[in-house]
Amino acid sequence: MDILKPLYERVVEKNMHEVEYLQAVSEVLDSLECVVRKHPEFIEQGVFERLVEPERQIMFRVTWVDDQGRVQVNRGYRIQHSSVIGPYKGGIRFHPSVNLSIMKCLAFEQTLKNALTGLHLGGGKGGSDFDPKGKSDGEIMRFCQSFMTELYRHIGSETDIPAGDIGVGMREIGYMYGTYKKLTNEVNGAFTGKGLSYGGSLVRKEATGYGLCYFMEEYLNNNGLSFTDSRVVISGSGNVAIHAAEKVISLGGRVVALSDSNGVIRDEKGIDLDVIKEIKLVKRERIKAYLNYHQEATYYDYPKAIWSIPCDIALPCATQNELDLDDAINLVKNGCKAIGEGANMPSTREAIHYFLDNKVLFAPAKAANAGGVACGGLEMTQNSMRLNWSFNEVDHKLKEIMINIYRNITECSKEFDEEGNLVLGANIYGFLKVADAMVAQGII
Ligand code: NDP
Ligand code: 2IT
Repeated sequence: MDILKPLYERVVEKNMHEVEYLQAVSEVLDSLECVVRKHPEFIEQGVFERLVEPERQIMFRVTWVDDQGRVQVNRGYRIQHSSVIGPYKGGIRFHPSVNLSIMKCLAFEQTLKNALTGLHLGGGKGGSDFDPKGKSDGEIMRFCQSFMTELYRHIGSETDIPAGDIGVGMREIGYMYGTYKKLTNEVNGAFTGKGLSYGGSLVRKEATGYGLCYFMEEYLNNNGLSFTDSRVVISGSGNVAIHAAEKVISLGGRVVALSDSNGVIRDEKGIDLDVIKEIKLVKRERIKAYLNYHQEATYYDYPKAIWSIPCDIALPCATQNELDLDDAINLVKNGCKAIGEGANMPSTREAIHYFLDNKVLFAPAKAANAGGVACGGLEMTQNSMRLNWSFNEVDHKLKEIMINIYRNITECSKEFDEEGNLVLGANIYGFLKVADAMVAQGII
């Protein structure tokens, strides 16, 4: 970093302890040095300064009663990062690790990601440090209802449209949306990821994982590779990981390992996805339970073991910073040729540099996992039209969006003399969309 360094130093000073936020900002500002040289007017217009300060940060108390009758208090967040190209849009995360830094980091990334989709979507993120693990259905519902008694006043189909993320799937969206309707007396598309019976879109639940694979298949094919006959490891076993695995298998790849936050299941025959779905989506058990169905599989009791399993392609689909430099070294040593980030910011900066230096194909999160929010945008369109598209129609549009993202950011990396560096391509392409719209709308 050179010209933008003083700005970065001010961001550090203002957000001293927000490690994840600073990580996201520094990665993006690093990529934007070459843009400043071409567009000095963005400095004069304060575009970079504005981008690193969210438009609005909402923090609130969430009070609810557990099954034992005890009062519980959590903290809720919604970061409305940027509305320059459309209404705020981004997921809600329920996980004990949630804090302001992670929320701001994800909202910042979301603004650039949403710009890549070509849809008119601004960026936001929300969540709570509530831990859904081990909670009864009643507790989940009461928590979601309480969370919404504050959040409802900040969102709306034309203002801010939340969706799912870690710990938030169709069940939680249903409870939150139900409360939103009750409080506002409005029935509209203020959430995406809704159930099919009340305005959801086909393909939304599969979209992030499928989109990741559409992006990767295009990327691989353009570099003489393919999922067909490849060994693939996928971290996580939630919404993104499961649907990525489903698509990898349908494209002819062999998924040899999946994980959760306790450990890794390795099955050299290829993971039995029906069993994983039964364990994770129906019974909500730990991934170790896979051994009850397939005794010949191996279980490693630490999640990072996944990066030591030889593979051609690795898809980190669990959480931020789950893949560090040591993991990257292991992957490359064992022959891994491509990384596709399904999770948000799963690779550390050092890991990313190692992949780029070692000519491993590297698809950054904000491009590779944009399929989820893109399909959310398609759900909003269907809600506005009060019509539903078929599975194939949505799937086709999703694929088209992912391939376009690949082409646009690849082209952008060429224009800025770093051909094939998709980290740079994605950061610059997304930034230019936001920056142009920001300048056009004046200094506000
Ligand atoms: P889920 O809650 O459905 O699944 C998360 C999975 O990751 C679980 O299997 C969880 O295991 C696992 N996990 C969490 N922390 C760790 C860890 N430290 N090590 C190993 N595994 C871990 O969430 P999603 O699948 O929706 O989200 C996964 C990632 O994808 C997140 O980064 C999210 O931001 C990103 N994303 C999600 C989108 C979506 O549409 N849902 C869209 C774009 C990005 P356990 O059950 O043990 O907690
Ligand atoms: O990180 C993400 O892109 C998501 N969790 C999906 C956001 C959305 O609004 O669909």
